Amino acid sequence: MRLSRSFLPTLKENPAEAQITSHRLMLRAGMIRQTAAGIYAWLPVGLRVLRNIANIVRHEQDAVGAQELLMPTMQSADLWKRSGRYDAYGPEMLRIRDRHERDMLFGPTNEEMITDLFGQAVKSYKELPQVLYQIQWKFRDEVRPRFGVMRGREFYMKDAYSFDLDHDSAVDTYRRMMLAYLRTFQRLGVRAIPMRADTGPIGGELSHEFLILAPTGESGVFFDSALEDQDWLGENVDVTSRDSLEKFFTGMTAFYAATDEMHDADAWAKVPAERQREGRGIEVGHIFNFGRKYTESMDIAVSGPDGAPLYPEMGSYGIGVSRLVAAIIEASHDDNGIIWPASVAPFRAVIINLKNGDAQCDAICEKLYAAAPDDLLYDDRAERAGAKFADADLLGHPLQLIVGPRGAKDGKVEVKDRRTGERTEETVDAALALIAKIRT
Ligand code: 5CA
Repeated sequence: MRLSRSFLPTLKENPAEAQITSHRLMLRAGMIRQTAAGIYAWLPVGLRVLRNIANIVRHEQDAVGAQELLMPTMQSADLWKRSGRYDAYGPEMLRIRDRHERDMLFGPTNEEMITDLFGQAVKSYKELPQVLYQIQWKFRDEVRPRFGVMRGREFYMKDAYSFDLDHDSAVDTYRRMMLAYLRTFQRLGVRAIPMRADTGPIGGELSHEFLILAPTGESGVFFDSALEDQDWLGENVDVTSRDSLEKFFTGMTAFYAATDEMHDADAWAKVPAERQREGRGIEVGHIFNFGRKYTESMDIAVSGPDGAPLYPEMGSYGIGVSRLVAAIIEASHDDNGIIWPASVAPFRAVIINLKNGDAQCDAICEKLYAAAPDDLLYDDRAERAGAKFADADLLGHPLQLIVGPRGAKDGKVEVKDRRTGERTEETVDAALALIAKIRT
């Protein structure tokens, strides 16, 4: 993308309405704009990050056998009356009446709709298990939407739902999903620690929240630092084997981790002092096993092995995709701006032309840019160098390729690593090789 032609409205000043770093940086970097309280438009650079995150989430869901579908945002109230949640959900549900006076709502979550879709299609226990997911906008009429997309009213969520024949099989599915989550967050370049959680209005017994450590987090967290050192991508778990899943799960849950709501001082005292980590965390995911709560209340059964009706065991599994954009920034920034993990960065690198119109500078920049025009930002504006450097740091591209007349004479490019601040001088070919390595 050529910056001179881009819709990338960066701000030099800190916006007064932003109380936390990620909100401030997302506004300043031209990623989002608020259109109504707690509702945001995603501008091109913000949308790129949102999509990169969604694609990693999608890939790891597919890897454990979940199948993607897409449900509508608008739902009929009748569905929710069947489960009894229409009245129970309260004022967070945005209720709408259509021209025929039918009660509708903008979905805050989709347990009812998926259970109904499942029931229409699946008739026999032989078709179980099934895991279905979507990545779709949700609406919750939060009393106090705040911190930008961190707690919005409209937000983007990955929500998966599972249907199993019995409790043991549902637990396998839950553990498989746990592994998928740990891998997802690791690929996103952040550490999200799974913690035992309350199930709240979703219901059920087995539940974990995934929290990213950040001082602005809404929950207090206590955990064993051993959890930060695990390599879940390298972990060899056979997701088709119950024993292998159990070994993984019991190994992981042996380490202490709890939010302040579930904190147990006696168990905490047993964690070696040098491994005790205390702080605040942002909830970026939440998984639940809630048994037959919806299949029974909505009377969705399949025929069991003996022909008798059987109510499948369910779970639901959420990831706050839009919240993650902000949470990653909270966990990865400095005084100058965002520091994107390479996997989610809007562009692999920015090419900074220090002297537009200089034949050698222009030629080198064009050559670099041609390597991946869809995944590089070319700062070809007639701006002073200082402004270009400031925007490059603010937007947080993993690499900055700086092309000035002095280096260009010798065919050289200065490469700055945004995270370390390290600068090296490279030939054009070497710089091209570095760009190619960023996202492979
Ligand atoms: N049905 C279940 C899982 S599919 C569910 O709705 N779970 S949830 O309520 O915990 O939401 C899932 C994730 O969405 C949360 O972990 C959080 O990361 C994100 N989320 C929830 N509310 C908001 C909000 N107001 N703004 C941004 N993200 C949110």
